[in-house]
Amino acid sequence: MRRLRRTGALTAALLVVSGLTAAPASAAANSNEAALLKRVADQCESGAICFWEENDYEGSHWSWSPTNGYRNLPPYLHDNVGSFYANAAGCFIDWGENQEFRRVAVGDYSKAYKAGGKFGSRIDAVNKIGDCHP
Ligand SMILES: [Ca+2]
Repeated sequence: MRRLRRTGALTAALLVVSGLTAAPASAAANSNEAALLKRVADQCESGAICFWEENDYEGSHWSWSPTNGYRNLPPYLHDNVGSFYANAAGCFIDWGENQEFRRVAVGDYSKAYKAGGKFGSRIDAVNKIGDCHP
């Protein structure tokens, strides 16, 4: 009888878990990242979550704040958020086949939120964090 051999596939799959960007490894990268995040945090309105179509917070952004309540993302951002920065807590929603709700905290961000099938490639709407459920 042959035994199946485990491969690294499961391990690799487990490494691709979070839609949020982890801090880069090198000090130089950390410094660049910090400068970028400072610019973005300043650019994004206080008390809002900001969404960009492109990676790296490029171009103009669309913003949402909790007082807006439930909002569908504008068509150009539907399943198409390249980057975001959260100056407010909120709930990201995908109304796809497997409805998915993701809680976002103040200070959460991603500079490449579509990459590798992350949630930016599925997000449809945003809502208050207290309503983060079906
Ligand atoms: Ca979707």
